Amino acid sequence: MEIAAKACQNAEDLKDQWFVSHCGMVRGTSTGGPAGGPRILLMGLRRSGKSSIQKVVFHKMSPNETLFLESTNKIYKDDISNSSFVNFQIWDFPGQIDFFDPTFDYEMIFRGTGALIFVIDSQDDYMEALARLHLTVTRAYKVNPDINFEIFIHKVDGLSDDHKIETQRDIHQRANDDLADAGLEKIHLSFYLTSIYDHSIFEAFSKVVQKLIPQLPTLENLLNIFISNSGIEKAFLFDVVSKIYIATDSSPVDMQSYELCCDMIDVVIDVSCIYGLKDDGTGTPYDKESMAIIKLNNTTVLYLKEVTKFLALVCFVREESFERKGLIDYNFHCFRKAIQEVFEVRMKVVRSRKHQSHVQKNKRPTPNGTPRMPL
Ligand SMILES: Nc1nc2c(ncn2[C@@H]2O[C@H](COP(=O)(O)OP(=O)(O)OP(=O)(O)O)[C@@H](O)[C@H]2O)c(=O)[nH]1
Ligand SMILES: [Mg+2]
Repeated sequence: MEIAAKACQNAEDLKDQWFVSHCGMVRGTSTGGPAGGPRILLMGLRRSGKSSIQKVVFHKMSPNETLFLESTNKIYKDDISNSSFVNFQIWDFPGQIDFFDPTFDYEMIFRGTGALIFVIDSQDDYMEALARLHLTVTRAYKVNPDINFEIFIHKVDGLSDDHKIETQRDIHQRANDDLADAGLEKIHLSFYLTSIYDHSIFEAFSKVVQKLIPQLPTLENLLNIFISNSGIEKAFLFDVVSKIYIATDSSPVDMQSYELCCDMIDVVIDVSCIYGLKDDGTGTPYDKESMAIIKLNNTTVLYLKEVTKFLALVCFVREESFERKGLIDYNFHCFRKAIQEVFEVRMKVVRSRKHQSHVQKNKRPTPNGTPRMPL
């Protein structure tokens, strides 16, 4: 019993190490902007749940532990560079930011931003949050009209199903009315019902991140071709560490399928950590050989396969279609090759952007007018 507990503890430690080595790497130093991936801002009133969201989704904190999080008192920047596609920065803001504070350079902040997530505590009176949302969105839009505005109606675990729908309708209506009154009805707000106590926060974050992936249509197209030629019902391309799905085929997503995929990834990583590593604890729980098949009792098969170091494909297949596993595997092989090609093009673009921004930085004249580099 004790030995088993110890093995599990070791496995937990190894899993943590693996997550840490693949999760946020640079803290508080990076400047954001296009070369470091798009920037996602987490804003909202104090105690609305911003830091909890960031910790649960990207740092594997268990939801109960968030009860002990301290209030954030300065902007916390986190580089999420754990996969080729999921590559961005999250800036977690203190609750009470003051747009009139001269040291708060909001123009610079909004200029380099891809998405602004505004978190509203649905268990609290949200009138003040709506006023703050309006102020934030209008300021941000003036500086950068290309920002995606994503509104998380958060902590919905405390609401009944009817209450959830009613709250969403009310917040949606009021926020859009405020914009219309200001003559800004062209600003589009997207709404999500979220909680850190279930998968809804991962699903919402997946959708926010997907909008920032320029290759999304290509990935969706590849998934569509793959499933239609392989007799597969549904397929998700997952970032294994964060469990964000970065693309799926064009059939609708239901929450239950998404949850099953997340659970499957957990099982694969947990079992690999316990039984898949070498005796001295070296090795990685997720590699080229990683794959899993789970047969459900409703004649559906869940099939997981490694795509790249950080990505996994999880498919729902009917039992009778799974009999042609050879065909599925061959098509998967072609799919993986195509994904790798997309990835290579993306890496080239990122490298050339970095190079360009480096050259531009060095070309900038020094204060006395002398260029740093021969032009
Ligand atoms: N019930 C419930 N509680 C949540 C949820 N998310 C966060 N909380 C709780 O909300 C409280 C505040 O969370 P924080 O993440 O510190 O909030 P914050 O927005 O970062 O707060 P500031 O840093 O002060 O701006 C904590 O006690 C969390 O446990 C959720 O989805 N449901
Ligand atoms: Mg915080």
